[in-house]
Amino acid sequence: MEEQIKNIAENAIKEIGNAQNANALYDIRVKYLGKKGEFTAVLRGMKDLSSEQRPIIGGMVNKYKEELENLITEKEKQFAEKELQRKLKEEKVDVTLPSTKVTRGSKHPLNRVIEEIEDLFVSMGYDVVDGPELETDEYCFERLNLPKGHPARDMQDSFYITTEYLLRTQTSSVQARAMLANTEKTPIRIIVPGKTYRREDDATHSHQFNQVEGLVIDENITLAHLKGTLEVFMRKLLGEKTELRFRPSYFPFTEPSYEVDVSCFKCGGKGCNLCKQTGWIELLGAGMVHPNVLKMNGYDPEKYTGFAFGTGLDRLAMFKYGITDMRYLYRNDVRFLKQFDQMDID
Ligand code: FA5
Repeated sequence: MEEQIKNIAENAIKEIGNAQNANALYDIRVKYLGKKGEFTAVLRGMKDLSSEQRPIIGGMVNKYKEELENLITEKEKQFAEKELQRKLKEEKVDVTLPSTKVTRGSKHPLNRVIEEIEDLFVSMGYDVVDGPELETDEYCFERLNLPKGHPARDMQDSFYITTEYLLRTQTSSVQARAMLANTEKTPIRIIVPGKTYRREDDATHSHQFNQVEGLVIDENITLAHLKGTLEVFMRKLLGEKTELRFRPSYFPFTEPSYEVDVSCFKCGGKGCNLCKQTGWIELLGAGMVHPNVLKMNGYDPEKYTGFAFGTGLDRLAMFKYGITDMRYLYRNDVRFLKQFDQMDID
């Protein structure tokens, strides 16, 4: 039996010496030292040995096993080192090569306009407020003096979710929310930029668009404040030479109400294709807050007056940046978006 053990060990040592890679070593380990390996088979035969022989054979097997284990481990280390050197050589990083270009995203034109408007109004002491896009009929219409069945509702083709809930058609819904939330009934000065939704879709109308609402409530607020504010607003955004024109209009929540046009910034008011030869572009709805709306939302119309305005941010961005189709704003086309990277028109 000793002879058999010695032979096994000698064969194993020879095979280890000839092994060309880590896989071969793995096979050798299994073949000789594994559970079903040759040494295990020998040990199984020990039951037939005398009690004197058993420890001698057992000790011998263990000694060879240890020796083989050490030889295999040593050789594995050599292979690992060789592999590492090969990788270091082949996968060398040349730090002097020019780096791959990192492409940076750019700010969306709508966000540029929103941020510019927010900066301006915050500098004038306004708070920036938001409200839910999934709105109730109550806030979107009823508390704005548009009871159910009011014909002016037809002007805003809406996405109703239930009979009570709809996607808000106008940021004016936040007017009522802001007035009710102000339990002390102190003056209000807010702007509300946000998404709005209507069932419309063409080059100048999108089913989802953005508005910014303005609301000021205080004692002795007059139309002059509204005019002055909108002049500052439009001149900052579209250029110092911008003129405003107020045309009488109708909104149930303001009285009097106006459509506000700005002089065409492209032709300076002379008439061009952008302003359809009129010299003016309609950009805002505005007016003095209707006494009913003040009353309905807890403000005393005898004490307070206010003005409100609402404008489409998408249209503003189109005019500011010369974008011809509103839908470009929502297509996420990088070729379109990256044009605004370095751009800022004043
Ligand atoms: C309103 O939405 C009023 N809430 C504005 C207002 C506020 C009046 C406060 C008085 C006081 P109007 O429906 O006209 O008004 O919309 C305002 C602006 O939103 C429009 O001038 C236009 O720029 C923009 N707009 C309206 N519908 C769309 C649409 N489908 N796609 C893109 N922009 C739109």
